[in-house]
Amino acid sequence: MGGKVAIVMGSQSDWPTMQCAAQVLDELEVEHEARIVSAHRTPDRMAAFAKGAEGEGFDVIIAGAGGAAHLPGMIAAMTHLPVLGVPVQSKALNGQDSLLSIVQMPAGIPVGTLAIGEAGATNAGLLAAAILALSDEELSDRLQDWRAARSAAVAERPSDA
Ligand code: RP5
Repeated sequence: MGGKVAIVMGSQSDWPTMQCAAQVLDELEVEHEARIVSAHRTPDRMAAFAKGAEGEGFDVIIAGAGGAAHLPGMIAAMTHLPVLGVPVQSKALNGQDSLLSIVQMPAGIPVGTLAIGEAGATNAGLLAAAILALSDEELSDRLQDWRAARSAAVAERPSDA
């Protein structure tokens, strides 16, 4: 049992953001692998990854990029696997450019787009786990425990800092 998640990103500079997806997948004991595959700097590497992802045993792909962020859409065009897109916060436009580049896919090639930045990367990890949990009861239990622990950590009343 157990699926495998690919975490791909356009640049080394995306890793501090995309690491949040890896961290939550670690916590949920989901197998994952991170790679840099840039749509514009290493287009051949990106195409080889996207076309070979299913054969490599990946079940879900998380793709993060910033700026003119065509990486998630390009990958989605070349694989049948579910692709979750994370808009990385850019310097020039605070990630608004990344978000719009990823979210506005024309009908037919979906990219499940998350929030800008670290919250989006964390949620991409959780969503990937939830997809895998549909056919993995033990993972489903771990995911529910993970969420219950977050609920339990919320105090009923605010305290003075
Ligand atoms: C995109 O350009 C990457 O996804 C990254 O978010 C952005 C900037 O890349 P670097 O110039 O930091 O390598 O391709």
